[in-house]
Amino acid sequence: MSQPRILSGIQTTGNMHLGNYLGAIRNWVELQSQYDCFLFMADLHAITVPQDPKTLAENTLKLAATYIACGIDPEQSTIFVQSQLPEHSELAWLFNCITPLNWLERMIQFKEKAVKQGENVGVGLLDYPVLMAADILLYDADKVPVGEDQKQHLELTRDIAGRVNDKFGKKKRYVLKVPEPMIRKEGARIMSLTDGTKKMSKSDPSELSRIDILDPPD
Ligand code: ATP
Ligand code: LTN
Repeated sequence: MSQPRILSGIQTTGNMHLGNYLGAIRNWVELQSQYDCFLFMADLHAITVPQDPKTLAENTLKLAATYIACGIDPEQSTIFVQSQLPEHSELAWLFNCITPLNWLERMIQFKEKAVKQGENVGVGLLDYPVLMAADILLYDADKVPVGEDQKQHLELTRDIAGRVNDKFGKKKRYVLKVPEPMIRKEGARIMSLTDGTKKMSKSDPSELSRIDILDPPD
């Protein structure tokens, strides 16, 4: 019998921290034997904020190595780089054409990250959740294990799937599988060490705000 499917990813925006481990990877490792897992390096999401190309390529490889070091077994799970599969961007475009703009303008992460970019905020930052919906719906994922900060994006993914099914599905024959979020209570939101009101984040300019999992023991 085939196993239910899980899909998840981490952006290649820097070194993995304790929040990424407790909110995401630790759960993937546990779920690996019960699910058909598709786990990827989200490099197209990383470029929604400015990136140096050389560092981005290094971060992508480093993140893949970190997945494996944390216990993701490439024999058991499928690990891949998002940008190597053009279907992610292609499906995102189709979804762009049916997603109301005001669904995206409501996204908390967009509002927070847009403030940091000032005048230079790119369209990609607004469109980020549509690409995420394409990542998930392309694989017919049953469940998506993520941290608390991604809950709103997963609700949007479900709304996009529902809209496609209403518009293009036939009675009782859906086009897209509507996925369930999988957010553990413990470790779903690890806070920054320098500002207890914000979550720990790879792209926080202060290294003191986080514990990277590649930090030496001292
Ligand atoms: P960036 O700072 O570049 O936005 P990030 O550190 O927020 O990156 P993501 O790549 O956006 O990390 O997230 C990867 C996974 O880790 C997601 O499942 C996300 O929900 C989870 N995650 C991120 N930060 C935390 C946190 N502080 N606590 C728990 N889970 C987290
Ligand atoms: N936006 C996610 C990374 C990500 C993702 C996905 C997670 C991109 N596509 C699909 C789960 C499923 C984040 O964690 N910031």
